[in-house]
Order: sequence, then C-alpha cells, then structure tokens
Amino acid sequence: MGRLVIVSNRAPSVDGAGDSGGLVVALKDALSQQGGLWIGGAPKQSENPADELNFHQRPDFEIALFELEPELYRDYYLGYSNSVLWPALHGRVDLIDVQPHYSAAYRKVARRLARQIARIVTHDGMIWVHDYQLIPLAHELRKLGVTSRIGFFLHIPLPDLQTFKAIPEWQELAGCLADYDLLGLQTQRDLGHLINIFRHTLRGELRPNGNMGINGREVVLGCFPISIDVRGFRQLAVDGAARTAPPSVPRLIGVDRLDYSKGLPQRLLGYETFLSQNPEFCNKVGLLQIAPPTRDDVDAYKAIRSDLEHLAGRINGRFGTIEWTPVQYIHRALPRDDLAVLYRYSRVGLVTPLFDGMNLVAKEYVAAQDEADPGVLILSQFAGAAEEMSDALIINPHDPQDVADAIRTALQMPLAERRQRHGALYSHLEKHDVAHWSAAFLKRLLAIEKADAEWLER
Ligand code: GDG
Repeated sequence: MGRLVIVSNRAPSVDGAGDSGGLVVALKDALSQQGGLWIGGAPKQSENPADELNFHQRPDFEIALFELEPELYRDYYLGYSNSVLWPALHGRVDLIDVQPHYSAAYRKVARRLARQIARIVTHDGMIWVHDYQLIPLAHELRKLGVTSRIGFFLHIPLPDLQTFKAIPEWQELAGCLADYDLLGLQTQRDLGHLINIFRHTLRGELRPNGNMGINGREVVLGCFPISIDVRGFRQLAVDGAARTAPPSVPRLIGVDRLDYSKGLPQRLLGYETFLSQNPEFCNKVGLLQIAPPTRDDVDAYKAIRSDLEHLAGRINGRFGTIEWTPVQYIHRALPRDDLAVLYRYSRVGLVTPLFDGMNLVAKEYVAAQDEADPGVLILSQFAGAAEEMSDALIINPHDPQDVADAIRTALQMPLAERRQRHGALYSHLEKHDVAHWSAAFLKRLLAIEKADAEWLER
C-alpha cells in the first residue's frame, strides 16, 4: 500500500508542540503506520516563497510545509476562504464579501500546491484533503495526471442549494467537488444538501449504493461525524479536578472561537431572559464564556466581538452586585487542560451555534463530566452534533425563551435524569471517538479503485 498524504490549510507543528487536540491526534496513528506525510501551510508567510515543499521529519510522521506570499495568503485565506466560503457555507450570505481577486487567489493557491504535490506522490498513494480552503485541489491534481485516490472531508456545514448558489463560483466549486473519489461530510443533513447540489448542477444520479454517478464515473459519498479523543480528554479532566477546587457557585460554561456562527449573542440573550424570569437564581449561578479571538482582521468578526462585549456589559450592569458577576467573559485562549477541568466543574454546558459542521465542544463537555454527578449539555438543533446527541437538551438558539427554559430545566434536573442522559451520551461517544472517525474514512478511501487513466484524459 502506498503512502498516506494528508493535506490541510495549516500543518501541525514541526516539533510536535500543541498536538494535544484535534486532527493531529486523530491522524497520528494512521500516519505513523504508513510512513505518512502531512502537507500544510507554513506558520509564517514569506515574501519570496520557495516553489517546492519544505520537508521536516518528526518521530511519528513527516511534515511538508508550503509557503505563500503575505498578499496571496490574505486573499486566499482571509479573503475567499473566510469572507466568501465560510459565511456562505454557514448560511450567512448577508456577510459575503465578493472580490474577484479573492477567487483568483483561491484558485492560484490550489494550482500551486497541486504542482508541488504532484512531484512527490505515487500512483498507489492515498491523498486526504481537509476542508473548504482547498476544495479545488483534486481538480488541479487530476489536471497534472495524478492518479492516486483522493478523498475530501468538509469540516463545516454544506448548506442547501439556494444558499450555495450565493457563491458566484458555485458551479465551478461543485465541479471541483466531483473530482474527488470520496467526499466525506459531518452529517446526514449535509449529505442530503450535497446530493441535491450534484443533481441540479452536474445532473448527478444517486445510485442504489448511495454513491453518485457524475459524468460517467462514480463519486463515493459518506457521512463521517468527527469526534474527539474521548478517553484522553476524560482523563485530562479527572487529573485536573484532582489539582483544582470546584467553584463556589454552580457554573454554566461556553467555549467558542469568537465566530458569528457560534450564536454567542443569542446565548447571552437567553441567559438574560433566564435571569430576568428566575430572580431566585441571581447570585446562585454564573456564566463563564471563553471566546478566544479568531480572524479578527475580517470586519464581521470585529462586529461580533463588539456585540458580545456590549451584551455581557449590559447583563452585568443589570443583574450584577458587589459580590456577584453574572457573566465572566474571557477573550483569550486557555490551556487545554484548564478547559477540561472547567467543563468538569460546570453544571451546564451551553453549545448554541446557529449553524455548525459538528461542534467538538459539545463532545468535550460530555467527555469531561463526572459520571457520578454529571452536568447537563444544552445543544443547538443546528449543530451537526445534534444528530448524534439527542440526549442533550436540544434547543432553538434563535429563541431566547427556549434557551432560558433549558437553563432552568438543566439546573433543576434530578441526579437520576442527569446520570441517565450523560450515560447515554458518553457510551455513544466512547464507541465513536476520533480514531473511529479517521479509520472509517480511510477504510472507505482504500476500498475505492484507483482513478483510471482514461478518465483523467477526458
Ligand atoms: C470546525 C467546525 C467542527 C476553543 N477555545 C479554546 C480551545 N478551543 C477548542 C475547543 C475545540 C475547538 O477549539 C473548537 O472546535 P469546534 O468543533 O467547536 O469548532 P471550529 O473551530 O469551528 O471547528 C466544527 C470542527 O471543525 C472539527 O471538524 O466540529 O463544526 O466549525 O476543541 O476545545 N482550545 C484551547 N483554548 C481555548 O481557549 N486550548
């Protein structure tokens, strides 16, 4: 079997620092078993980027970094990826900033990267491309004659056809998606949207095996809900709790990059409604919101920060006392072990995105709980995680009353019900951890026959 090559916008660190969360944990084993290679963007841009990948050997796998000029990086990453694709795919078409040089930069990065990758991959290798920043990569690789199997996983949601059409290049993007051998999505919801997009754009035909016939070839489609290292994260929380005292008042917790898709203002409005309707809880509960900055050079992110700060100030001014601050808001990233214990010591986990591919915070919160006295997860119906986590309290984040009622229900929930709900959520997660996710995707990719030369010559 050939080499496994992972491609993502950002590469893991060359020295292994900061590996503790996310994709690296998920893919480390598969990569080290197969002499794997991870290709990703260098941490810093360069005025004179090399036209080849820059290799670094780690003990577990090899890393190859690609460099971009600062201006190209800005237009490709902050521009097309995060000012067009991110808002559109999250249904926020009102926030799209369409600029011709953004889409040109996006295609240029894929073309350049494909040239660099084509020089080093072999026919029997497997390439796994991650996320919306790199959709055209398979298309560009095929143009250069690469015949390896190429899979793609979309970490964020895929919206319905009408919303997708707000992206000026929607037809081109659909065509690029169809050049992969395997397309993985987080949820059945997104899979349904993809099938509809292919039907209408490329006259795709759904086959009885669930794959799509497009232009005389078969594209394999699958739903692969991503997860976390459940046991590892639980251990982090248990170890942390042994070192730290619990808070003096029961706590509600939210942990989100400060992104407009995460429904932070809606969450605070729900909390405000709860406090105003349940004055007996004032002084007796507090909300801790950790919201580290992200993409703060994009205007829409400046706006969400200011909305959130305004609301947190309003709630603290309205309900706070000398002894009690209703909302503690931290606009900084905390270490991962601190997060684990903060989740464990929180009576309620608030995960209220307006639209989210999956949402790993929901899974981390459940993994971190003490099964003898677990907290309650409040989860938006629009998080991908809601498809699997129906034992959470599922809410509509747009309705402050629904959020307020769920907070009250969670705080008053009897121990037996909390245990029963947590037990069901945890046992599902334990079987569906991140190792399960990556193994399922790679198994499907491996089972696909290699691209044939005839198709490549179309
Ligand atoms: C995308 C999709 C999908 C947050 N604050 C801190 C911190 N975090 C960590 C969380 C969690 C991760 O960041 C966030 O993951 P999410 O899944 O919630 O969201 P996105 O970043 O938007 O991720 C999403 C995901 O890709 C995977 O496919 O689930 O739907 O949008 O792990 O714990 N970590 C630390 N300090 C913080 O302050 N250390």
